Amino acid sequence: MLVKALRNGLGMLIVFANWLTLPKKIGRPAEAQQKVDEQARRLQLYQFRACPFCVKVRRHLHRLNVPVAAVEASAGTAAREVLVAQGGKKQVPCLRIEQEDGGVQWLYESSAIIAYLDEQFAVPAQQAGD
Ligand SMILES: N[C@@H](CCC(=O)N[C@@H](CS)C(=O)NCC(=O)O)C(=O)O
Repeated sequence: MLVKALRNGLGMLIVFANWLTLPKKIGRPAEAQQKVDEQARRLQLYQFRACPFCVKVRRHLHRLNVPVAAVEASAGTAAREVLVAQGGKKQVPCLRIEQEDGGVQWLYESSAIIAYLDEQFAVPAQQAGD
């Protein structure tokens, strides 16, 4: 019980520290941002709110200015069952990617998710505005 309370407390601290130190969003011309917003509708981040690996991915999404829906997949949720049944593991973060042909990919591991997001959405430094 004490371990659980400590873990929850630490999780909340991480969420708070993240909120205090959110990175600056990159800027894009309106048309480019509209395309990104459209592309982001095919993505969902299965996560726990206070998981440090999930916070790392959410910070990256914030910085890249990609509005991906977060799905809370903590124990006892229907989302957790979907994650295990379709993704294969209960681990978060996991990015659900709906492909253009209708297929679905479940991408685990925060570093792999961040690499995917950079590949899809990163803007070269000299093009990124405010
Ligand atoms: N190497 C993984 C670690 C992810 C991880 O350990 N996630 C924890 C939550 S912080 C998890 O899903 N544990 C399974 C569980 O709690 O059921 C990553 O970088 O994404």
